[in-house]
Amino acid sequence: MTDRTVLITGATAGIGEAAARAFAAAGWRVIGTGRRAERLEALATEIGPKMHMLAFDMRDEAAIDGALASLPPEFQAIDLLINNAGLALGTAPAHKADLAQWRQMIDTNINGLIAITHKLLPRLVERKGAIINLSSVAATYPYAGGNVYGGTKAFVQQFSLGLRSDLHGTGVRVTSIEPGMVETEFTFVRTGSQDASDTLYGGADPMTGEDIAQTLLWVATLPPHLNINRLELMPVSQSFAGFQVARG
Ligand code: 8X3
Repeated sequence: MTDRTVLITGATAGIGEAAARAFAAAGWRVIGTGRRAERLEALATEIGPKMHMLAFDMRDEAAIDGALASLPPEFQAIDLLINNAGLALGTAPAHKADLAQWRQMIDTNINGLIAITHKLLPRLVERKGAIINLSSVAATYPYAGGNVYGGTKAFVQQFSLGLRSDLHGTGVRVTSIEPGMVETEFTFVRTGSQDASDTLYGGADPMTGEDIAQTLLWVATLPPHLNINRLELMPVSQSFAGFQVARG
């Protein structure tokens, strides 16, 4: 058993929820954050005293400050930050996309992520802790309709590598996890359509939140001299397509 504490953003569903369960089962104290308090409450009830919930919106910096200041003493020494909160909105091409949706992705996937990272870095350095950021295959491989979502995930990938450079010599580990297709609420949130979600994942045997949660746990429990810089994962059913050519 361990005596370590992980803070997982976006623990209300999908990868974050599965990670909260996996880390708690491995003996970690888990701080789960998210916007939907009732979901966090249900998870905290299920997991028990090893979990502490913090309900706030990643886009609200004052709320992040208030939440972190409210942590009970036994949850204050954070060893691992898992920046999982994030979303995709829309699949329209850039010239037909919604600017408000673009801003919401940037506010959550980038501005929220850098804010909580900045606030926790001093205690992570003090404890020689670790940061695992959830990027995406969309950081590396562009696809139609991915525009700003892919841009935010490219930021997360490169920010992770930049953190590694800055944290050189501190003992803090930083990893960018870059999953492809994982069946979660991701596509429902992106499209607003359960049919679209079912169609995308149907018959594809996609990865699950639990698959990624076990990967996160593996990365977090490697010997302390080892750092996974980037880790890209896809289901076997997903791969790459060729370039497209428009002919006049
Ligand atoms: C999303 C990855 O492959 O579902 O981050 O578009 S994919």
